[in-house]
Amino acid sequence: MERVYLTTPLYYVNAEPHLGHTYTTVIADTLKRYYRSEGLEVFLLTGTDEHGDKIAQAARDNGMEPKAYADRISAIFRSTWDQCGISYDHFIRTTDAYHQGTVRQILQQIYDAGDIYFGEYGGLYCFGCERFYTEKELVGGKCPDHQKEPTFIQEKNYFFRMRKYQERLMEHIRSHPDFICPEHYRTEVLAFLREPLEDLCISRPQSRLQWGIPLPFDTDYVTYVWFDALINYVSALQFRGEEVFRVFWPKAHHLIAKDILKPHAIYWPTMLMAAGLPLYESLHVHGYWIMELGKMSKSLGNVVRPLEMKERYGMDAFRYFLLRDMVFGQDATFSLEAFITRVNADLANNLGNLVSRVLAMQQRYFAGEVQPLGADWAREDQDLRDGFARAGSEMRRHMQELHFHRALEALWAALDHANRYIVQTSPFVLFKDPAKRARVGEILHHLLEAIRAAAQLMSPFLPETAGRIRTLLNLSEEAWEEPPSWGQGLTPGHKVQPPKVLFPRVEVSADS
Ligand code: ME8
Repeated sequence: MERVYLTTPLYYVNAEPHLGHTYTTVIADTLKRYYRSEGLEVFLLTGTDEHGDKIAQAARDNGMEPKAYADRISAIFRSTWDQCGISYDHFIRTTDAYHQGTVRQILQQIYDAGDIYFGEYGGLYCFGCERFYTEKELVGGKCPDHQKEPTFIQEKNYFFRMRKYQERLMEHIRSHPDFICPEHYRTEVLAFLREPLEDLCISRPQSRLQWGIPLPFDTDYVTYVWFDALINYVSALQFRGEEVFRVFWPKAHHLIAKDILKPHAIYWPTMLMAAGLPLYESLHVHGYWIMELGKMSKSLGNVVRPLEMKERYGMDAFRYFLLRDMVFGQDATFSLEAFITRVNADLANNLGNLVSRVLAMQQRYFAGEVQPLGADWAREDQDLRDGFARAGSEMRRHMQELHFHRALEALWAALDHANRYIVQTSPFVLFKDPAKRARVGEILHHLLEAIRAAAQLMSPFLPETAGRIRTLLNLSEEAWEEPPSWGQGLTPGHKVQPPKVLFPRVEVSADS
């Protein structure tokens, strides 16, 4: 069986889940559901990154011990993803004992092999990023992420011979076009690698920081947070058993945003090389959500909280916007105005109206009973069916590129078509003529098939809505597993339910 291993970043516990975290986690969940519907076995990992200066500082700010503080925020992440219906298979914390064990074991192995050495280094250090910067990387003398001038620090530390693996890494990236995607991030990494790499400082002296994993070969030092956190992708699978690791690891697909490209595209593969492990298959890099503080968005504040969005508008509406309004790999803006416009147009009007109109007519004209399809289909019936078949194959094509927005666009084009089919065939006019009632039954049968097909195609993206449509169509879960061919999904005599509102229109008010 084909397999795929999907990972989200391990989120820092110095902040609670927000829009950005939710995006990566939602696309991971969507991909998992999508690949499963394509017959693949999928393992999805998420979790929290809990060591290092940043977390120790956040704990201090909250008057708590680092572990107690990390316990609290990590639990918030986990429960948020549970409430959002994220289908993760494992939730890892970098404070988990098994993870710390794997980090120590890999450090010792690399140390024994001679790829970790002790040395002195003086450099410009950004406490926010927890790393040294070279002059060239600074913008106007400041860290580009934190807009702060770094501090000069000189100290003895342990270094990983990253430079030793530079050539091999470049060669791997060149010969594996899908190793980093989309393409512009691959180009960016290759450009960066044109300059000689510096070895990576992988320790912090205990005198400066205690909140980390002690180095197995020198307990006066703790492990640099990135050297610790990246290893989670391996330790989580190993924890689930050697066999799980063996089959899933070579199929690893990491999902991240552009902010953490360098650690994932450079540190991580060279660490894997030094540890003698195969490299991951693909790194998928998306852009940044930028908050646009329109009038209405002010009520949300600066931070979009997933549970608040779920409560106000429903999780599927939020998922739909995230998947539909970002082009994977590019930045996108978030505003409540854009969100509401999108939800009203695509979900309340296009999808919602289609489902409620069809179910209402089915109820009114045939007491909910599905009518037979004739042997000869009209041109427009075939077109409707073909439209959904085309949407299915286009979606498959777009999903290869992680073009979620295009996949949804293709499906919504088919839904548009179904709405036009109602106008074109006018069942509400035909029904007035008793001689045409059999045709009305056929038209509604075709429309019910369209709704069934749409729900099946949308289920990785909008799982809750797909489930609600399945219930409205009175179809069992088993009947749902395999997409039936058009005309086979619903049998004459089968009863469907009266309509229910899937997505209420969001009224625009100042406190929306
Ligand atoms: O970097 N737009 O954790 P983190 C899109 N612990 N995605 C965003 C985003 C935004 N505005 N803001 C955050 C870390 N993200 C490390 C990772 S992995 C071994 C260690 C998402 O809490 C996006 O996935 O800062 C980004 O890469 C991640 O959150 C950073 O999360």
